[in-house]
Amino acid sequence: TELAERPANPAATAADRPIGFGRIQRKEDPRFVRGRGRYVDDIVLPGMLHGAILRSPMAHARLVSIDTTEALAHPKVHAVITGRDLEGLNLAWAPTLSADVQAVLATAKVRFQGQEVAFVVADDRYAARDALELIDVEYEELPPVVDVRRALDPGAPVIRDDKEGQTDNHIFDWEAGDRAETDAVFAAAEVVVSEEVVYPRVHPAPMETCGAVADYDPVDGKLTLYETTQAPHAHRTLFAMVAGIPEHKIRVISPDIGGGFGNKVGIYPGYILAVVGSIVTGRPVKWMEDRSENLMSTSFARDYVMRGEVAATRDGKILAVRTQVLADHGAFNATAQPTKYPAGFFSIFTGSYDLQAAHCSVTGVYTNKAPGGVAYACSFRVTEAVYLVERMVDVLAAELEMDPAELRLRNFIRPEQFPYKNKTGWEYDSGDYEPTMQLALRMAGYEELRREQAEKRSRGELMGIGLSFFTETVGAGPRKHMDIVGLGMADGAEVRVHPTGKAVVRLSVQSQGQGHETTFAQILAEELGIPPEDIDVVHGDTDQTPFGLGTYGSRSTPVSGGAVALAARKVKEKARAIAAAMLETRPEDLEWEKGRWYVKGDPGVGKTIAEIALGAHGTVELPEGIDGNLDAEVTYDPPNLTFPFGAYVCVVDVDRGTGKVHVRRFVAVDDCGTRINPMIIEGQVHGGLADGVGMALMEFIGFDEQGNNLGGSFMDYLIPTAMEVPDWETGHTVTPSPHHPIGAKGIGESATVGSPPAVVNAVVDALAPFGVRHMDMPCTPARVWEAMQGRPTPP
Ligand code: MCN
Ligand code: CUN
Repeated sequence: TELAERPANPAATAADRPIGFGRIQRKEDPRFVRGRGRYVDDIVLPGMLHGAILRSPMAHARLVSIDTTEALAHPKVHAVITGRDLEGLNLAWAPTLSADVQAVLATAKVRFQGQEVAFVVADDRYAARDALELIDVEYEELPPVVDVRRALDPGAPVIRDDKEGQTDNHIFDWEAGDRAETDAVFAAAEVVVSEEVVYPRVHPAPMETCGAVADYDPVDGKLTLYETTQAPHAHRTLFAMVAGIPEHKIRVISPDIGGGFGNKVGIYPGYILAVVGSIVTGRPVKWMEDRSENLMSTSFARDYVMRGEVAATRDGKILAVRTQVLADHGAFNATAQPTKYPAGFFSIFTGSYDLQAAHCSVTGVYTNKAPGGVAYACSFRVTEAVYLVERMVDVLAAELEMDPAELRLRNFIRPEQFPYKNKTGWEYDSGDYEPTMQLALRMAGYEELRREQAEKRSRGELMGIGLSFFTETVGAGPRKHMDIVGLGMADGAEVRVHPTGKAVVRLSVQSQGQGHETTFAQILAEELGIPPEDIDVVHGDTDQTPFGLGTYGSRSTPVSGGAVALAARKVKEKARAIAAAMLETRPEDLEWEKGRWYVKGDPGVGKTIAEIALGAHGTVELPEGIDGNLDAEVTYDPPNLTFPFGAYVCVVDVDRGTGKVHVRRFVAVDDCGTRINPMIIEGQVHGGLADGVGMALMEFIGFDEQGNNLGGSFMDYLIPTAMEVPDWETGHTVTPSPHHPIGAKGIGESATVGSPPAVVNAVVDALAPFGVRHMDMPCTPARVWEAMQGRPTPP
């Protein structure tokens, strides 16, 4: 159900119209629905071999010895590679995206269950897996660090004894905001609430797991690497820096990708091992992980233990928020985020509220768990920030005995305050929160729901209504502030209009299911008037696309989308000069209408883009300084990030006997500025809402005391199906970004960011009759039942 309503904000109404032909069907879908997508595992090269990884069964152990004799004797095995072999090549360790190093294959120690220990290359996948069992590894078990709260205890086992000077499990301390100012506001406040809020470890679990096909040609020294990556150009540059293969001799191809969700940003040992395998054997090598390998070793998400505090007046004015966070980064600090932001964009935990002060401090620690941390549609940890503040606002509402909708409305940043500078240094580009909130409340029938709830409560039934209002910061980022390992976060687009007026756009970003082949064609269509079906979008091949940092943090539209619009405008200006030459007039005498330049005051005389393209490539005498094509290239460095927002309402019923939560309704109103393709936006929102329900109710990567991963298969790591989610009710408002060339903000992660607090707030609201004020995710039946008995959520 889509309920579109024009917002009260008059500035927005003119732009409240999808661009570039709007709700068109996805250009990529014909190949997907016919089973003709081409994924990494579909790549088959002549003479290709298959790799498999032996993984540690232990969370923390000394590697005493590895005997590969028997595996090497297997008739189908071509190579067995260990950490010792890689040490000889200076490849046993690889730099991470966070200035740490990660073992490609373990050498002296293993540091998490599932860590890479050896790599076998064989004729086929089955032989490679069989041979893993022939490798004899002797481990000497060490005590593991599993509980992040104990990781910094004196005497805790030191996980990273490979690092010089590292005598404990501490990685970093980072803070934002003004501590003294915040403390002063808290000290004088009438009301202070505080709560420990845990965002547990979860996993993006994309449908396609990670994998690579490496093809190193020893004759011309060229490496072709098919990879499940969200960032082909960044990977190529890093491969060149680390492996010493010159950059122009590396081609990274990221074909169709079956979901990324941040899982495919980092460089995993498996990718590097496929390359080493190909160099060693002289043949192409394919490595594809299985589901358990994906869940146990690749980038997890969240794992933040947050102490949240809010200071307010008795009548509900929120004055300040403050938080201390313990961030579990696993055994290697391999999070992917801009260099200056070790906790990502968590400092936007001030939310959508006008505050007097705010302060956060984040301490990152090592534990014996898989590395990662920035993934799963997190907008660089805005997920954690939004969950914290939206949970805490509900805690405050309970303390003040105030309606949580009323409390939010009273504290919103007001429209005239934008651009709004918050207390931790962000400048929110635009926003108009109240109409969005009111629309969500209207769609939900909020007052009626509260009446129904009161009635049910009087009968002893448990119904809960949960709200959340979020503001994200997406579109990293201005390159003077943001880089990843020294690469500035700008992105490129190249537009070529062929002689017959059809066009191609080449992007530096890489779709994993977001529909870029459709929406980026629509941006060009809007700017040049060429229909989207006449525009091809090329992405995911470093030999064919301009440099850029890739798709994550919902940055494709904010950054590459800007590049496409600006490249199109360059083409348009060039077309004007050529049209003027063709019409024997001056460029300033021409006027533009979609797809055509015509003579001012004489609309019948003009040239279409197709005619101009033929002119440009033909024999028309071109004006001075104009070369014979209709092409343009732009690398777009955004002046600021974009700040999409939204209001969500969730209604749950909780079974008193079993603790089972049923999500009955979910209303989501999003504002992502100018909307390109409403259908694709809805798809993004639906997916993110399902993610949120999953995390709130069932998804969880837990560990036992020995550090065994308890979420290593879909039997244990539960993701929601159509059975667990309601029929989504979506709506929207439109508040364009003032600095983005087409006014668009990102949408790809909004719903994953905004929905978990709405679901948990609903569950806690349902449990209010039991005096419950907070419970931690996932709200499984057992945990909800415990909460009803007055017992806290187990760690
Ligand atoms: N869009 C639009 N109008 C806007 C904003 C966006 O029509 N105002 C369209 C875009 O043009 C694009 C899609 O919506 O087709 C998402 O755009 P954007 O918000 O720019 O996000 P990205 O394209 O950069 O995608 C990344 C984002 C992230 S970081 C994760 S994680 C996530 C997500 O996208 N992973 C996904 N959505 C996913 N959807 C699918 N199917 N698969 C994933 O792996
Ligand atoms: Cu944080 S997951 Mo997305 O940015 O690729």
